[in-house]
Amino acid sequence: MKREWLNVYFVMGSPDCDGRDPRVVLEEAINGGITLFQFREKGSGAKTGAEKLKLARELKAICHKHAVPFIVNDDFELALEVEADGVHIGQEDTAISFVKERLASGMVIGVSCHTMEEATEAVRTGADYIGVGPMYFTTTKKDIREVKGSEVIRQIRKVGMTIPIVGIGGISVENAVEVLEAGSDGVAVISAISKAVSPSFAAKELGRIHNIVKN
Ligand code: TZP
Ligand code: MG
Repeated sequence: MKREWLNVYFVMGSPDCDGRDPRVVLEEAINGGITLFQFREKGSGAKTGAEKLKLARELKAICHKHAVPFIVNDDFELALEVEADGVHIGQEDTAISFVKERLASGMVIGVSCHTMEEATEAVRTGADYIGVGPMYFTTTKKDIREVKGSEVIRQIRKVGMTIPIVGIGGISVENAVEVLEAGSDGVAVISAISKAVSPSFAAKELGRIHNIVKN
């Protein structure tokens, strides 16, 4: 994977779209310049089975039409089935070694980390990138771990770890600068784009902020 994939990382499933069509929300986000998409079909009203598979295929097709890589949250079997570009797993999900053995060659694996120890372990076991969070309070994910701000990212960079990092959790145009200045390669957001009046404008703003901090 390219580190730049993480610049503006949009994570979303149908329950995050406030009743709007997730395909339209994704199209708008892509028009705004997102650099990576993760299909995360979770929470109340989340699709399962054949419906989830169908939506995954549709969203992947939209991503690939615009050359945006497509990642699947947790469900590595779905990732394989739809020929996703990768999978993202949490600490409570299937072990990284187990998932890695089953992925097709070239597929990216991202791992959620909340501490320096988890980050070290993720690097050791071969994660391609890590998601660190929650940066800030969020109501999007119900079972969040302790909010530590950008401090953990700062620590990880301080000891010289170079793995691609994306911050996640409560990130918006108001606080993205802090996450990027701490040493993350990009920001991962759900609601800042999925619930925005204009997902396109929100994505564009995050990209603009990324450019200002990183260039
Ligand atoms: N992992 C840690 S916080 C979070 C996830 C999936 C939710 C992020 O959602 P939002 O709306 O960007 O705060
Ligand atoms: Mg998970």
